[in-house]
Amino acid sequence: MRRTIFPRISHSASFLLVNILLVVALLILCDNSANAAFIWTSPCRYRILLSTNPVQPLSNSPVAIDMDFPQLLANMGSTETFDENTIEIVTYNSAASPKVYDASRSGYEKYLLPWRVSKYYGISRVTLSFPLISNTQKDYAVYFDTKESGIGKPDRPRGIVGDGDFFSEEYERREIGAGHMDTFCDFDGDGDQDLFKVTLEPYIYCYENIGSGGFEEKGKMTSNGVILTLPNNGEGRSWPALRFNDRDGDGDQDLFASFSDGSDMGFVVRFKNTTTPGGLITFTRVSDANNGRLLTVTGKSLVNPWFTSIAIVDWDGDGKLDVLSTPASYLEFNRNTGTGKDIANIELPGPKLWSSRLLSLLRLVRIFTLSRRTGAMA
Ligand SMILES: [Ca+2]
Ligand SMILES: [Ca+2]
Ligand SMILES: [Ca+2]
Ligand SMILES: [Ca+2]
Repeated sequence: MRRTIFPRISHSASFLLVNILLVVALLILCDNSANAAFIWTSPCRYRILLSTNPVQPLSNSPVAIDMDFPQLLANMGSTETFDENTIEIVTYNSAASPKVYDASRSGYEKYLLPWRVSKYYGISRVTLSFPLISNTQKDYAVYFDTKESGIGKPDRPRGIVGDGDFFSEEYERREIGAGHMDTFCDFDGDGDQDLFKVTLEPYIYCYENIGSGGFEEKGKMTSNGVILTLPNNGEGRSWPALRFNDRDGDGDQDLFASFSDGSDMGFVVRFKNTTTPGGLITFTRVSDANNGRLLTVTGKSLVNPWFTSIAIVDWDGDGKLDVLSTPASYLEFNRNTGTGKDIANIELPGPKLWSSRLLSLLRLVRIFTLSRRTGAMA
């Protein structure tokens, strides 16, 4: 059964349509009474209608709107799983007729506008971007459906919105790699290592391990329902290096990030995972005398301002997590002498410096010891 969403503007909050971004026009939810006239062009069973109130001339002008498709489906009584590969956007003229956008396509696909979704890890809301065609095309329908429908077309080109699309590639498997600033972690606790990547930006890009060597893009990390924005220089430059670790042993992953720009440049900052059971992923910067920065007891930083990463591991096997860092061309072993597991209580009296030759020897000794413990070596 086909379902159209008929929200009045006053009811928009219940549909979680929020953060309407003003680009060149105002997007508003379509009035209920106008809906029936718009011809259903898509094989999708669901749609939402939007209309524009242009404030200046439009010509393929990009616009973005936050939408929660799973919530929309739930509100309409569906228990199925939303499939973004079913999204189709069509614009209608004043006579409620769909407008041809690309006449070179066959069938109803000639009506389809370009679109893109930006996703956010931990929440179901996405940002949907698409172009507003002209001042005479004031009405738009966003069609969508579920994975169970089987009508998703992941290999169908979504087109170029024109608001900074980075590039266009054919539908294909793509390589993804991790640098030393990125980190692997079983964040969702399903037994496999997920990937978290960073760049210059103050954001964490999340990729869920879906098995067989595959990773699925999940968007930017969130905290309490909004994008997690890491410390930066005020212009978006952050250059973080990440490590996740369940430092306090409460079953969720706490965040340790060092920075090469911004107010925390040259420091490791601790963010405790304060997610409540069943709640939104939330990180809270540790509040202590060092403003969350991880320092030795003498006030020394563990990293330099130049892309230093750390490792958190119980290196000496005493049951307390230690910190390894590389502030220069050597490895520092920072033995944790603190008590308690709270990430605010890490106590690091100062590093021990190891040369590469000694480090290699220690590694061999450690491997031999572990092998003896596990019986891997006779
Ligand atoms: Ca996982
Ligand atoms: Ca997984
Ligand atoms: Ca934790
Ligand atoms: Ca230890």
